[in-house]
Amino acid sequence: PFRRLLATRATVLAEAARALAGAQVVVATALVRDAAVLAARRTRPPELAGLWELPGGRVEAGESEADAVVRECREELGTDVVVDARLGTDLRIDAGVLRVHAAHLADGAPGPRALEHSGLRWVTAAEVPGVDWVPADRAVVADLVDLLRP
Ligand code: 9L3
Ligand code: MG
Repeated sequence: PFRRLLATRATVLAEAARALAGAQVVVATALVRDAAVLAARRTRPPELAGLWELPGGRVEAGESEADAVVRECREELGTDVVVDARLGTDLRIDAGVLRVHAAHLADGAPGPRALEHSGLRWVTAAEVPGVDWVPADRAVVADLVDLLRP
């Protein structure tokens, strides 16, 4: 418990330090519907092509992380999402840090379409561990399973 508290505080401090240092933040969306999360198959770069990710991309200047999630889901999936809680902690990636946000489809929003990916699939808690995720997203598998379990 005390070690856990220290670890939690260390994580919060590390995240604040990275924010001050201006590290590029990339957001990823854990879009949940009917106890399944949306996985999207990347087409680029070559080393990530064919692997599955939680859709998202870089936060732009002046944009909140939630704004970026909404914009990326419009661009990549052609639909409107509502952002819920953050999932997991900062994940280090080549581009900077990756932060996952849970989200759900807005009322009346159309189902997602693969506008920039080569495929989409809804993945249940039981299926999450077996998906061929991009390396960064593999780190949130346990959190995804928890999120999807009732
Ligand atoms: N990235 C990794 N996992 C993810 C996402 C959305 C992004 N779930 C990495 C891949 C790229 C960088 O972040 O190196 C920027 O993402 P994008 O703009 O190519 O989607
Ligand atoms: Mg993207």
